[in-house]
Amino acid sequence: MIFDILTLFPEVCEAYCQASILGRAAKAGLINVRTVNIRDYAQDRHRTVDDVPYGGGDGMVMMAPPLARAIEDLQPQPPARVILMSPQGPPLDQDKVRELARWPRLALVCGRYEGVDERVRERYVHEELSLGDFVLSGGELAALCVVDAVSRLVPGVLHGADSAEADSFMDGLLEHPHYTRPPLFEGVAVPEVLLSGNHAAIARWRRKESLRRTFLRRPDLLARASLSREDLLLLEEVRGEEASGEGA
Ligand code: 9D3
Repeated sequence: MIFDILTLFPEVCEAYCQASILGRAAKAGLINVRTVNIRDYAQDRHRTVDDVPYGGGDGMVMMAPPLARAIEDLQPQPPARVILMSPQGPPLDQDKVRELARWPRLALVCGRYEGVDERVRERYVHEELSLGDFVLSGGELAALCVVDAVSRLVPGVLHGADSAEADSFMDGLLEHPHYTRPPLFEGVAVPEVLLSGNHAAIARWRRKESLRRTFLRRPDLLARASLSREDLLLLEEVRGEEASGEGA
C-alpha cells in the first residue's frame, strides 16, 4: 500500500510513520509512506502557498496552483485516489477504513488555513474525510489517522496479539476490560474468573463485559451490532444487573 501525504509539515508526518508498527511495516516493504511538501511547488521567491479570500473575510485560503502542481507531480499519474482531509467530509469510521484499504495507492491532501481553493477540490479530489466535529489546525493528524488505520489492515502489518485486536471492532462492540499483573493493585483484585483457567468461563465473562460496556457507553453501536442468541441472553443479564445497581 502506497500513501502520498501532501502537506506543509512533512516532518511531522514522517516522524509518526517511522515509529512503532508503521515504521516496522515500512521497513518490511508492506507500506510506503511518501510525503510531498506543497511549499516546494510554490512559484514565487517567498514560496507562498496561501492568499486572502476573494470576497473578503478572516483567515487565509490555500492557493490552487501549488497544490494542483503537487498533485499532478505524483507518480504514477493519475493518482489512484485523492482524498482531502477536511472538516466538511463525513467522519472516518472503520467501514470507510476497510473500503480505503482496497485501493493500492491513496493520496492524502492536508489543508491548512481556512481551507483550500474550491477549484482544487472540484478538479482533483475524489472524496473528503473528517475526523469528526471538532476543530483541528490542519489535516495532518487526520491523514495520519488514515495511514495508521488503513495500514493495520494490510496483510502482514499486524501479527499475533495485534491482529485479534484489529478484529475486535469488526463485530461492532467495545472491548472488555483488560488486566495484567499484579493480581492485587491498591486493594483492587483482578476478577477471579480471569485467574480460574476456565477458558469457556473467561470467554463468556469477556463477552458479557464487552456487551455491558457497549450498553452503558455506546448504545448506538449496540443497535447496529449483529448479536447471537447467547449475546442477547448475556445482554438481558446485563440489563437486569444495571437496573438493580449491581456491577461496575
Ligand atoms: C471557521 C470555520 N472553521 C471550520 C470549522 C475553519 C477551519 C478550521 C480548521 C477550517 C479548517 C481547519 C483545519 N482542519 C482540518 O483541516 C481538518 C479537520 C478538522 O478541523 N476537524 C476534523 N477533521 C478534520 S480533517 C481536516
